[in-house]
Amino acid sequence: MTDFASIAPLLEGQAIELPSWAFGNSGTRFKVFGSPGTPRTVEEKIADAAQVHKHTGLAPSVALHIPWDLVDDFAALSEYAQGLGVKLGTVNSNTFQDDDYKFGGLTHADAKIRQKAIDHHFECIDVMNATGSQDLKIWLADGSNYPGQADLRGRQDRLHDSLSKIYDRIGDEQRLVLEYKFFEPAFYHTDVPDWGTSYAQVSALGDKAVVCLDTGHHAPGTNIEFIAMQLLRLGKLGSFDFNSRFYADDDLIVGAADPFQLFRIIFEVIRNGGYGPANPDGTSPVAFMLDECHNVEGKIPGQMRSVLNVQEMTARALLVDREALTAAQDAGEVLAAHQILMDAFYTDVRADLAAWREERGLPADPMKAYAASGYQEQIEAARVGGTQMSWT
Ligand code: LRH
Ligand code: MN
Repeated sequence: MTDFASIAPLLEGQAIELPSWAFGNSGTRFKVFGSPGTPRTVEEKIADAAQVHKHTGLAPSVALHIPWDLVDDFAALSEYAQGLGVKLGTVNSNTFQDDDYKFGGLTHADAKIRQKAIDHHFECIDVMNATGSQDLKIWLADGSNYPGQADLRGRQDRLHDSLSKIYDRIGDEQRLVLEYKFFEPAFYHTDVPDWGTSYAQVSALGDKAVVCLDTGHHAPGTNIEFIAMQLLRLGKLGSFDFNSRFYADDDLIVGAADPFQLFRIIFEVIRNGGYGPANPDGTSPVAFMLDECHNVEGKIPGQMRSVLNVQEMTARALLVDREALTAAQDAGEVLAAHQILMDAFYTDVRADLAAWREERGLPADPMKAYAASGYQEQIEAARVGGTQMSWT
């Protein structure tokens, strides 16, 4: 098995983008709980995200969601973020909360409604131009609840038409990232339900259009790492929305529900060239982002635990003896090959990672360092009054 020292350099520069909405209140259809210290402004969300990067060194950017994070001056917001050591990242559109989109947005039968949804994406691209963001991420709630309710084919053709108009507006250094989800809020069909549909739609647009794989958006029992491999093989895996789940789109801390699945997914990303500075500008072809909601746990510690889980499983996946694995696979040595992967997964890298952090001026135990920093007490005392931010 490979030793930690030889993979340590590959951990340099790992970047996991944080979702601004994870710092606001979120919940379920039953209840959205508030909590002391929750941000009231976009700036306070970014300040909290900067704490995660300060203590882990793993989260240099924050994704925005429009209109949840709408401000008057995005260039000023970008400067504010940089003043805190982070940058503004992926811009997420939202065509799932406006009454006009009850029967869809980009797929709607009414051209006026489609144009309204397209214009919203043009607004998001204007935000990207102001913040210097690379990715426009599109997730659509569009779908239906009863067989016969919707013209499945007509909606796909309208979706292509709408996406083409958006694609023509994105810049040369920008990407359109289409996220799929197999159900919810629609309960019969969803217009972008799976990787194949997203792949078909983005391939019809061009090179700047790629797929987003949200780990909570698959039917139970789906082999997600196989999908990651295939999209990487096809050169169309643009980003991950990382989280974990026991049942549906639970948006729990990544690696909490199934650390072995996270390990397997990251191993396939590494094996298929999706990890590390593969792009000429040093960025990785695949953007790693969290997409989570901390309904009952602390939001800043929740985000910290998440990026640390991704880092830990990345280190374990990098320990896989690839040469020995390929030899065993090619020789049909079933259990030997399986053992090679399991040896890496069962390797406890936590002490090595603690030392690796200290060598880089980071706290050995970021969770403990944050708890001791007094930041949580400070924001709970300071953030009194005003309206806590949430996604409803
Ligand atoms: C949809 C989704 C999408 C976001 C939203 C917050 O379930 O995963 O990525 O827009 O969560
Ligand atoms: Mn998502």
